[in-house]
Amino acid sequence: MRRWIVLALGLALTTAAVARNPQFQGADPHAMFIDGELWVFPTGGPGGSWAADRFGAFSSRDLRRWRSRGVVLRRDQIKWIGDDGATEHFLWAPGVATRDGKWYIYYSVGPQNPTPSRIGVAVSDRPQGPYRDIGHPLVTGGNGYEAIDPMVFVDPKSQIAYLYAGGSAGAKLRVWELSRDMITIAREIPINQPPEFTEGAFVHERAGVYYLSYSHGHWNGPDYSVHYATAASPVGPWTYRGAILTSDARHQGPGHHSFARTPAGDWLIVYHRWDQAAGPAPFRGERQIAIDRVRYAADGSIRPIVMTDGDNAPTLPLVKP
Ligand code: FUB
Repeated sequence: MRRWIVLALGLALTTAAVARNPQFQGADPHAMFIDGELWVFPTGGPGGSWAADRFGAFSSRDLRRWRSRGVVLRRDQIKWIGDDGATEHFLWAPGVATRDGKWYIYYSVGPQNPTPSRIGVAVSDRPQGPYRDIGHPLVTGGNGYEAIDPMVFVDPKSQIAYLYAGGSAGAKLRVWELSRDMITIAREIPINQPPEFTEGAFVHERAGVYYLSYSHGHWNGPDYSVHYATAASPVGPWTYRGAILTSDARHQGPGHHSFARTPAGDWLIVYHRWDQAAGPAPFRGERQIAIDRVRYAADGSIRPIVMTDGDNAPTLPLVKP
């Protein structure tokens, strides 16, 4: 029955009136272009039926019409999830990576208290799954470190894969080198903590510069925002460059984002925000996924992102400049 509901919602998403910013309900979107199409792997999803017990994927060629790719992983497929003895578990903040024809989805597993949060990883032959969990946690939090918000970046220069993770109350970023198999930790890399870091790390490389961007503030408050730092390597040392995405008069608490390079070589930022947040923080209700243009200055710095609504949202192919 549930499968039919998900399929029906997927169809509704495919045939619904074209989307504009905000694109659809969801949070923590990990986005990437696959064969010319923008894929988004979020926490939750459109229609209110995407609970914390599974992940879905959604794709679009034009950033208007979205296609549901169905459920990619369910909580009941993660056999180790109950090993912490907690009575309830939930999944959030996935990060996806690919190497050698395989696809990997990394994810946060809660609760964070009283047991430590954990990061899992599952493997597939296709981006839409089905993904198979590897059978044990990849990282377990503890001692003040919250193992959440995983993101994997494969350095195009060295082909080394790095796992970045951590956040919330611990507000600590940790970085590991993964083995070639993408499912084994090779070693942890000591780093300097980036200023204003709270969670939701993302790394991209452009013209030889490595950009580490991340959320700052409270996830359900107006101070939630995206900041960034740059370095000459994927692991720093980073130079803090400031905030690029902050609340404005119409949108509150933008954060947990990803950068995606279009087939034409331009960059988009895919993030969540609270549209029409009701009352003072902490905000309640649902976060919405939005997409906007990223513009770089000649010196490589990122210009402040302008959050758009409705038809002002970017479409593909992007209109220059
Ligand atoms: O979606 C749950 C949490 O909210 C994530 O872990 C954070 O990055 C924040 O977006």
